[in-house]
Amino acid sequence: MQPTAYENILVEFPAARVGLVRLNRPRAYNALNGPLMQELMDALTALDSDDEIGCLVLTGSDKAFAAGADIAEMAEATPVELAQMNFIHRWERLREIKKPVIAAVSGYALGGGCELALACDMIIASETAVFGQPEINLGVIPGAGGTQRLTRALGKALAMEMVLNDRRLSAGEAVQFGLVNRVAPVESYLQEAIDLAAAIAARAPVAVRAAKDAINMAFETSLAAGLAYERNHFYALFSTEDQKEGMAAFLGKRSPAWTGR
Ligand code: DAK
Repeated sequence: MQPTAYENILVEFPAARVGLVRLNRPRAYNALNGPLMQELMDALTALDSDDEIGCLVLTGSDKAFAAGADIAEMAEATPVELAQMNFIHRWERLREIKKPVIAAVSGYALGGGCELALACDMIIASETAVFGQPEINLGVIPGAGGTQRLTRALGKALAMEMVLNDRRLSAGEAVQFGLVNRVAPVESYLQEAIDLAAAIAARAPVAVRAAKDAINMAFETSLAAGLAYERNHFYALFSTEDQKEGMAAFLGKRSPAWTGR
């Protein structure tokens, strides 16, 4: 895929089959205004439909992943104006991305920034990462999944404290409570995320997408329905060339060569 010119993000290809999107509004701590969100979702969608990409990484700067939605943009908005700005639909588009998305988070991940990281599939954090939902200080509550995803990830007690009283989590707490996969020094957290993405991107692509979809279904449904969903994906994968190749390679004691078909 050719790099596209964006104003608020950067798209890079740091490893084989890995697409990296950097939020790039440094003067506003990567506050997520409408144009940035539009570009972000366009870029993620383009990478998602590119067969040469197997896994995505989303990052900000070392100082700030993102300090939330753009308060200046929202401050005077009416509910109708928020709807007209396509505000909600832009955020919903992240749920449609089928390839794994790894957030590489350093510095502030506040409000919508925290929610954006939570909406990704995995999080690699730097030692300086701070996760918080400070919307209560603005007279509102999280609106992009914070009350739901934090509660599922951390349990009710801590989610309540974070959302009702702006309790922030350090990187160490975030890994202790299972919010992030691991913590790395500022110098290497992004490379760790890229390495993880490259490892996943080298695996059987159809199975990787099916695995993401099945795990996400665990948050949407009962156990019985989720187990049935998983089983259907399992059976369906036997229609892929990669299943035949993977099992033949194992039995032939060689490495598989995935085609993504
Ligand atoms: N919006 C706009 N500008 C921001 C910003 C933000 N969220 N965060 C920082 N900035 C700007 C500051 O205004 C300042 O700009 P200048 O004055 O230099 O022009 C610049 O970034 C540097 O900020 P500070 O001077 O404040 O720097 P400090 O180091 O002192 O503090 C900080 C850094 C990140 C702790 C602080 O800036 C801060 O507390 N920022 C606000 C954090 C916050 O409250 N975030 C939550 C916002 S509400 C939804 C989708 C999303 C959302 C809701 C609904 N739907 C789909 C329905 C999300 C809502 C939110 O995120």
